[in-house]
Amino acid sequence: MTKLFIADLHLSENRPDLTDAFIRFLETEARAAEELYILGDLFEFWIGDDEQSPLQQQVTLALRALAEHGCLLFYSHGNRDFMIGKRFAQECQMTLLPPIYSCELAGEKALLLHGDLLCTEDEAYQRFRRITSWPWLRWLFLHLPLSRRVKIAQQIRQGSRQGKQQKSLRIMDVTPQSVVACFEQHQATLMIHGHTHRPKIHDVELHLRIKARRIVLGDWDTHLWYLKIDGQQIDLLSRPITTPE
Ligand code: LP5
Ligand code: MN
Repeated sequence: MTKLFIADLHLSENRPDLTDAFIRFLETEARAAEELYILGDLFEFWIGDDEQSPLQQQVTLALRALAEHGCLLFYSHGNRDFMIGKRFAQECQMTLLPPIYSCELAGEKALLLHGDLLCTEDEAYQRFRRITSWPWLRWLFLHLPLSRRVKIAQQIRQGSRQGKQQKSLRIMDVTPQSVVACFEQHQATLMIHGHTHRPKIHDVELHLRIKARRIVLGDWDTHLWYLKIDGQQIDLLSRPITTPE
């Protein structure tokens, strides 16, 4: 049984090369898998399932085609597309996962998450995350005209880009104590997440010298990244994104 994991593609109209690479990935590698997990930030930002842009329609059709081929699709929200709702998930035939999803992988208890929850030293971000989870604020946002929502999303993106210039790389990475606490709270020994754009397989030591692994997926920019789990075999893979002739 082959399971694939991806995150942080940040698809947008400005990067048609990424959309093409994603669709090719769905039509090739993903076709040979039984399960595909998208661990957040598939889109540059998401302002509501009612947007229905050509990009969204293209992605919906490609994901649905994969689901109809027999691959099970799962989605974790990221910090850019936390507004993805049931309607989009249904259209793509994907199952929405909770913020931390626990399951069995490669014979171990595993946790799947976007990764932003573990960046606990980034207090400004955690505040932003709390505020944008308020149901009344989400309701209000979703009732604004689409053009206004796009402007707000672009303003927040700009604020985020500027804010990141003042933050250290350490603050924007996961906090080691939060990683250990998360493993121990769920009694897991494998964790897969994205968000930090620092692809790597880390060994983590828990209490009583229990060994755990934290696998960080890469973002799609110059290269595409995915994790492949086939039985006990775990491979973090990447290749350059090329524009077809
Ligand atoms: O995404 P990335 O990697 O650049 O940075 C993240 C954190 N930033 C974010 C913000 C997202 O990039 C943008 C989300 C757009 C969502 C669509 C709109 C939906 C609105 C719904 C309202 C209910 O997540 C960044 C982290 C970084 O990861 C590393 O972990 O540091 O955190 C921040 O930038 C948060 C800031 O510190 C504080 C937020 C600034 C917001 C400014 C708002 C100004 C305009 C508001 C207009 C209403
Ligand atoms: Mn992210």
